[in-house]
Amino acid sequence: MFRTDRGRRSTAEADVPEVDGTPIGRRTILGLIALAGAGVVGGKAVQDGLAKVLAPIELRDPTGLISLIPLGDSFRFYSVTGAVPTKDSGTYRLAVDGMVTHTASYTLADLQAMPQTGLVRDFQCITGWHVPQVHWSGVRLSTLLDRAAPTGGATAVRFRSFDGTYTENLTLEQARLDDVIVALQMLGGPITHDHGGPVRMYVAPMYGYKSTKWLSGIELTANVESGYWEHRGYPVDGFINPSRGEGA
Ligand SMILES: Nc1nc2c(c(=O)[nH]1)N[C@H]1C(S)=C(S)[C@@H](COP(=O)(O)O)O[C@H]1N2
Ligand SMILES: [Mo]
Repeated sequence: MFRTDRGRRSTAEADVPEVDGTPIGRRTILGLIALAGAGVVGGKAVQDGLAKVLAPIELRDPTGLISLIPLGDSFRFYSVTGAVPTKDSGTYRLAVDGMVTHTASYTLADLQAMPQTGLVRDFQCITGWHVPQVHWSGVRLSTLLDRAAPTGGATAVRFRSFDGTYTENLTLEQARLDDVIVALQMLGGPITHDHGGPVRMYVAPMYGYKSTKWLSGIELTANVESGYWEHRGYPVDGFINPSRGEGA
């Protein structure tokens, strides 16, 4: 019952030496796998709970054994920090700044009032898990960029998160693709806190790490600046299908 056909897998998300917290031993992991194998771990609710517990473990799982636990096609909840503040329609703000002609600070209502683009795509984490045909909707990033009017020297976009730690980037050209959205909805409803709500990025053609959760800022920069995972070994070019990146 273990899945061994998980496709492309990288241990990079598991190899981070400086992630703090309690290290989880190989024996604990083997214990979880044994429980799963014995059918003790089952049902969608249990699997969702397990996915949440296991996500931080996966970050420091040098064995890669976590990937063998049969969670099905479910999301893992990832955060590189501990508690992330909760934002709602009263407190949420999205800044657009840096090398732009018009800086902006959008409320949730501002974003909801703009044209919404829907997408249905597979979500793919570079460590191997994926979720088929996830429904998303939100505002095209290109719409916000057009309003901001980047200045001549701007060639890249840097994303900030109100978790205070995570950063990501795209080239300006990538940021203008039709399937790159500032997402307000996911899985048929508002984005939950665990999934990075109320607003997160969804960069459909790229691996999950490009889709910054708890989005707080979009900054136009002169050069691509490596993000959190890229400092720890992930490729700056996150295209799942490398041909998307050629000459486009
Ligand atoms: N702020 C923030 N955004 C993040 C991450 C994170 O740890 N913090 N993890 C990334 C990775 S590696 C993946 S695969 C997806 C996971 O999204 P999910 O937690 O909704 O499953 O979020 C991405 N965005
Ligand atoms: Mo990921």
